[in-house]
Amino acid sequence: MEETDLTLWGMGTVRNLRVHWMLMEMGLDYTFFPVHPRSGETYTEEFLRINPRHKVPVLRHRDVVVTESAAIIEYVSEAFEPPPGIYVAQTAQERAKLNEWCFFIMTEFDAHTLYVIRRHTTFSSLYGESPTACKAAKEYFMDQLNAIAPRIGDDGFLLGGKFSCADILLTTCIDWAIEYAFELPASVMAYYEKHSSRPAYKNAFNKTFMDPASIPDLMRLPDAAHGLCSTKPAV
Ligand SMILES: N[C@@H](CCC(=O)N[C@@H](CS)C(=O)NCC(=O)O)C(=O)O
Repeated sequence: MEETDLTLWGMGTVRNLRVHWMLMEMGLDYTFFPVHPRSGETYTEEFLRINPRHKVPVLRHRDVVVTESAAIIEYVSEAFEPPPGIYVAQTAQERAKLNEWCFFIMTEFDAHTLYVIRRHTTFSSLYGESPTACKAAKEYFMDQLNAIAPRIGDDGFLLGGKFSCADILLTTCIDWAIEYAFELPASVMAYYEKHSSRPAYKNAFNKTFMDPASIPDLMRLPDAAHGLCSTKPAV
């Protein structure tokens, strides 16, 4: 593994999975602090110094701190030498097409539909129940998914015949839709199975969703290098 100065905070959700997955695809070593959302860890004074919006994932590379799962994985793919199978945009035109996919997936799937359902089902004690909003979100998700299904390349990649950030975002949104028992088109399931069978996905999945209780010594330790504190890094 390449020697890096990378630290990742976050586990327990598909947004965190994205970052573990990209780091593993890139073959990068990183320190991992197992901060679980809604565990109270994101509201500590120490964590709020890293991300005042109390969200994970957060990645630090040397002195750069990046939040937002899509921004983080794009940063990682550009900041390090990618292995041959990883797609990185080289021109403004290529970046426009990559961003088109990434912004589309993050807004229409992650934020406007899947998270709306999360708010009004899993977190209904906080945001209230809203069957109408959930039904509309699901219908809109399926409408948009059916619209893009024919645009998945014959080779099973969204861009350039290679694996990209956009594939990580779409696969993890499909993970989320499967959790909600959506019935997805066969072509989308074939795409999902192709990417979720990648070794890096499986390793990242195991790390992201491991039982926090199984992580030894979940204690707070100072991060002397940067004057920040967090949970003890996991193995
Ligand atoms: N758009 C952000 C969303 C980040 C986010 O909402 N993270 C959730 C977990 S998936 C979180 O940290 N919640 C803890 C909290 O709200 O305190 C991303 O994609 O990274």
